Amino acid sequence: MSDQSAIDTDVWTLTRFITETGRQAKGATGELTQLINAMLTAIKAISSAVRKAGLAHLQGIAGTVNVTGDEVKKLDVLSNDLVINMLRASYSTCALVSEENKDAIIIPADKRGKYVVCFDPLDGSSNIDCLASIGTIFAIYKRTSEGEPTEKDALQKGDNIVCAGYALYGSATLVALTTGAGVNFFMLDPALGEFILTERNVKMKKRGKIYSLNEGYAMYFDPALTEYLKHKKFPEDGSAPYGARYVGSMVADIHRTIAYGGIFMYPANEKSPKGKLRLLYECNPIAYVIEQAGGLATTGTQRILDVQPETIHQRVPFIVGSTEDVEEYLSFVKKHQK
Ligand code: AMP
Ligand code: P6P
Repeated sequence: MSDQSAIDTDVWTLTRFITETGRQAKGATGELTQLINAMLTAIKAISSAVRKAGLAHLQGIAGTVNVTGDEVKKLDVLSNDLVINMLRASYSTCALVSEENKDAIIIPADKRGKYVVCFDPLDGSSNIDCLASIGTIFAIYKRTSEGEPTEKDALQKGDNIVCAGYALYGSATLVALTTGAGVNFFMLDPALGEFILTERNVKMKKRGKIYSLNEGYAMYFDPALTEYLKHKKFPEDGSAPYGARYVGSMVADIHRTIAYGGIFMYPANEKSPKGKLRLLYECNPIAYVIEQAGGLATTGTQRILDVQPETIHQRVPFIVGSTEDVEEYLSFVKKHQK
């Protein structure tokens, strides 16, 4: 049965949306629009690769060869190459920081633009082989230095972000995007090969009913976290306990937290004193999206977007979600600081 759903002859694609917001930006040259479109091209290609990973033998170990003798690139290596190549070819970037590259990638002078991009090309890649949802995360900054770009150009507070977003490769492929005027959701229509606007100016609930963290590390949790979790499971006021959800792919856990409300936590613990998640390309972009959607993002002692980065792969404790849920957690931190 062919798809009889009506064709929207005035469809709001993501391309049209950022062209519109670019036209409204005073004095804009179009460079940021070009950059966002390049990132979207990479995301569409990653989505296509993720969807056929099993068939195209994109899972498993890099360096093997497939049935036609071509060298097989692991999905996260392929995703990283796609983002780097598309951004470099956009003539809008000068330095890139990727979860997959030890050092910053400095763009050749003849292809340079004014933006710095920090990204995790395929977050949650440990979930690829069990077909759980995975994602791409990115944050875009304007360089502030002159002359030859260096990795220092990426060491900017998250408050300096000009554009941030994530792609979720789940039951559908979704992009959440913000350029500082709220968060919009776009769904990929594979028939069109375009992202279609599905939700404008997304706002989170003030409080949810779900907490999300890896309780396998409970023996390493600090007393404040342990008491907070006990309060969520055995509320003293007779209210219903919270539900627990944890995918183990941050983009999936974050998107659910934005969509349903609640709290996501990757806190510091005895084993990982700074937590696990990276500030530049996981925590800052997600914190920026969460705040634009009306939520909070903290290390437990500091607003994420206020943290001054020192190194490009540094980790920070990460607690984000509905304002009342995050504030309630912080009240336990405060109580245990006394
Ligand atoms: P540009 O000259 O295109 O690099 O844009 C200069 C500034 O205008 C950017 O850093 C943004 O703050 C804003 N801007 C440009 N394009 C867009 C867009 N498509 N959506 C929202 N803001 C934009
Ligand atoms: P753990 C995936 O590897 C990731 O970087 C995030 O996407 C996810 O939230 C976290 O690590 C899961 O880590 O220690 O719970 O397996």
